[in-house]
Amino acid sequence: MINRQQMRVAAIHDLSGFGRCSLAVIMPVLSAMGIQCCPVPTAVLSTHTGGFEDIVIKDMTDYISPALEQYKKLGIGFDAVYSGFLASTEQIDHCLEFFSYYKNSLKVVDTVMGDHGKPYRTCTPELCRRMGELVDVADVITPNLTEAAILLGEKYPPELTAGTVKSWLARLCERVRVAVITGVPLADGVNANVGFDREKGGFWRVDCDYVPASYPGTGDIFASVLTGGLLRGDSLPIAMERATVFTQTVIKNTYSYGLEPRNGVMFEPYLGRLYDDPPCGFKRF
Ligand code: PXL
Repeated sequence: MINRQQMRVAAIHDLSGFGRCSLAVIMPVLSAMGIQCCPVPTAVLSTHTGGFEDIVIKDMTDYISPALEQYKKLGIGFDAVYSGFLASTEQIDHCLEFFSYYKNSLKVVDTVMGDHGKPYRTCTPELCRRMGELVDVADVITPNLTEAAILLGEKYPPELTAGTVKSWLARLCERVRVAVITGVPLADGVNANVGFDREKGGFWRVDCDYVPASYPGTGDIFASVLTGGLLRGDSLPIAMERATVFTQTVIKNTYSYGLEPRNGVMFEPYLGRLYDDPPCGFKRF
């Protein structure tokens, strides 16, 4: 019954019905990479929280621990446990239970807290503070610039020099093996995703083309492709490049059609590309 032919990921994220974010993008992305995704919903929402009114939200805080208990009884293993948007501070404890039970799995924490210099309306100061407890047990974290600033207690910066980025990555990697910060405006005028692997060494940057629009769910897509790549044996720079190329392609596709940003990104036609050979446009810096 418990098939181990394929990689399997427990994805502890919310399910937003409209707007293409969280599990609505994480599941198809991991599936397209040949990885089984087992959703553990933290909340069910009618839409994401980026610009809608009258959102229907069902908090799933009571669901996560009993689901874990059943998986333990069934002996279901996971190659990775991957957490994201959390609906309550208690869910930090439930994620910690998952991470501690599956201690040999790759532990990926997408530190979903905010964007554009501000916390999301659902992310309380207590939740922001306790997100650090997940970082402390994670192998890989994928904050955007806003979240990296929150984690490090820094002000949200308009841009960063290469030296400052390296020191932010090194400080995050005192707590985790791999940190990738997305959407970093570097002082040379280029936006980049930057990463550091404490065990293998090396600071990596993958540059992004500028697109004058911002869409929800792109951080979830990036972190999912990165996780899938690392599980399939990519090095960090290859996984970062794979995730950046895919995310950027679907952003450009969406922008070209002038889609209203609350729709999220039109990623479906590109899922087949996730089976492609690894790209190699990364740089050491
Ligand atoms: O993509 C992050 C995210 C996840 N879940 C919900 C959100 C957002 C971003 O807006 O609203 C419900």
